Order: sequence, then C-alpha cells, then structure tokens
Amino acid sequence: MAPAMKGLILSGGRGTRLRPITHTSAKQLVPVANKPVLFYGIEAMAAAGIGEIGIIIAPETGDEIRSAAGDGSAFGVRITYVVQDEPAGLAHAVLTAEPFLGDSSFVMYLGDNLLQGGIAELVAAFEAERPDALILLTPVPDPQNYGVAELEAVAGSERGRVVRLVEKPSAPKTDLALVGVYMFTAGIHDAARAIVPSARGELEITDAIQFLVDGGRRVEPYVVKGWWKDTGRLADMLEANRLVLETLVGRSEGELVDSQVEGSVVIEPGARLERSTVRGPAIIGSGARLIDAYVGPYTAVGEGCRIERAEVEHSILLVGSSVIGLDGRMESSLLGRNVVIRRADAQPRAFRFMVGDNSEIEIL
Ligand code: TTP
Repeated sequence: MAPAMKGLILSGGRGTRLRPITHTSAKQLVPVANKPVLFYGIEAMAAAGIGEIGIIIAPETGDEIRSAAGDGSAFGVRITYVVQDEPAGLAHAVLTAEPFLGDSSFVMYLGDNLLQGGIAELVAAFEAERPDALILLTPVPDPQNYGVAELEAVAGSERGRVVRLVEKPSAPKTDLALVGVYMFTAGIHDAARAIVPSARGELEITDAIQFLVDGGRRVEPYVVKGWWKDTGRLADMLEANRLVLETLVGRSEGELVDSQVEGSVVIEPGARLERSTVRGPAIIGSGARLIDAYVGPYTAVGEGCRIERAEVEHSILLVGSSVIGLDGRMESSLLGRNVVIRRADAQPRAFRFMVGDNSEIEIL
C-alpha cells in the first residue's frame, strides 16, 4: 500500500509586499476574520484527512509560527517544522522538506493562500487517479500576472493534461492561473533537483512541473470551483477578509450598551459596545471596546482593540490597536499590533493606512 499522503505548507518567504507588517511578523499569521491565514490551510488539510503536516519556516519568523500552530494537536494533526535557511524558491522548499516527505505523495499549500471549499475533493481525485502531479487552476482576468497553464485534451479524460506552464506571460494563451495548491508524487524531488534557478534566482515550482511534463509524466489540471486568494498584498488580504467574513454566521457573546448590530456580526466574549453601531459582515474580537463608534462591513477588529469616536470599514485591526477620534472614516486599512491612530484636530479628510506593529500615528 502507498504511504499515506502528507501535507507541506510553505510559511517561509520574505513577504516584501506586505511590509512593514512583515518586518516584525510572519505574513502567514496575519488574521483573516480574526484567524491567522495559515490556520485555514492547516484546517483544510485536516478536513481532507491529512494527519502529517510539514511546515516550512524561515529562520526570522519560524519561532512565531511554531508557537502559533504548535504541535498541531489543536487541529487534530501532527506538525513537523522544517527550517528553510533562505527563501530560494518553492521548489527549493520542496527539496528542503524531502527528509520529512520521503516517498509519500503530498499536497503542497502556500501558507498565505486561501481556497474556498477546502481540498478534500482534490485529494480524493488525486488518490483515485494517481497522476504524477495535479495542479489547481482558476480563470483570472489578468493572467499576465500569474503562472499560466496551457492544456491539451486527452481522449477519455475529462480534464485533459497540462502541456506547458509559463510564468507571467506577456501574451497568455489561456486565462488559467496556477493556484497556490499542488499535489505531487515523490517524483517531484528529482524534478526539483534537475532544474536551475530562474532569472530571479529562485528554484521555481513551475519549472519543476514543466520538467515532469517534458519527461512525459502525467500532470493533470484541476480547475477550482470556488474562490481562491493569495493574501500576499494588502488589497488581497482585505479581499480575503471580506470573502471569509461573508461566510460567518453572526453571534454575540459580548456586552451591548445602547448599541446596534445589523447583519451578520460575530462579537466575541468580553467585547463591549457602548453607543456604537456595527454593520456586518464583521467580527469584533474578545475584549475589544467600541465607544461612540461605527464599524462597517468587512471589518475584523482584533482582540483587545479600541475604537472610540471613530468610523472604521473594510479593514483589519490586529491585536491591541486603537483608532480614536477620527472624524473621517478609516477604510481599506491594515493595522499591525498595538498601533495607535489618534486624531489631534478636526479637519475632515480621508485616510488610508498600512502601518506596522507598535506604530503610533497622530494626525494633526
Ligand atoms: P511568495 O508570496 O511568492 O513569496 P514571499 O513570501 O517571499 O513574498 P514577497 O513576494 O512579498 O516577498 O511565497 C508564497 C508562499 O510560499 C508564502 O507563504 C511564503 C512561502 N515561501 C517559502 O516558504 N519559501 C520560499 O522560498 C518562498 C519563495 C516562498
């Protein structure tokens, strides 16, 4: 019998596109609807029956990821951490994890990605058909910004096969972008060893998959049905937050004083609203305080945050941040931990922030 399928989640990387948040924290721990992005991937694997998960970590942010995800028992899985000394590419990450993966087939999941509907169906398809690799694809309006797959029909096969993968093509032949979830047999290790670094100096997983294709191996496409989000940039992070908040069912375990809640809102234990309005979908974390505040749709307010005499919409606030006395509305913003934004005078203006942990901003 083939060894059980394993999971590999990539949580290293540089995260340059999410600076300054990533100066002090791993991007995979930025919360989406108050839960770290990484946890969605772990949960998706657990739900697909994968019990052994390796997590690739970087030396700089690895400890934080270890302490957040622990040994995996909270998710009903076993987690092994694999340190990748430098972010030398996704195929390099696979090679780094080879001692953990051994001969097993595995699902590789980018730790900053979110996939609606999970991966159980894909794992089942892979195990039933046993191709050498199965890659997930989704139609996008701007394929020139992604890795793009070219497909070919195969008699008797519903999905056909992949013939070519092109990184960020200037003239894309299809609109099918590679999603950050892949399934491989152990043959990917030899492929990753056979390729050379790309122009940007990384061992690219697309090159390793192309090596499989060129060697006559069966690489199958799987077009995903639901949404997929790579949260590597602020706008995508906010979009992921919006999409996940839309799926939450409202409940209130907090305290409401002269306050209104409209639509689907989750209020976690110990949160307190005074003379405030929250319009969902939104989540208010435990111990948060809203005083004379308005929180609008698609907002995730982290644990212990404070919003006072202010309006906040379509934003993510990490643990312990405060927004006080703004008379404009803060929107489309991501605040790190313990950020303070406080208004010092009363001139109306619009604000847009992307602020790192422990920052303090006063608007004069
Ligand atoms: P990317 O978002 O493509 O790369 P990055 O994290 O370096 O980000 P940026 O481009 O903003 O600098 O990586 C996708 C996922 O894979 C992400 O969770 C980080 C992880 N990763 C590794 O674990 N090892 C690597 O060598 C690379 C390149 C990425």
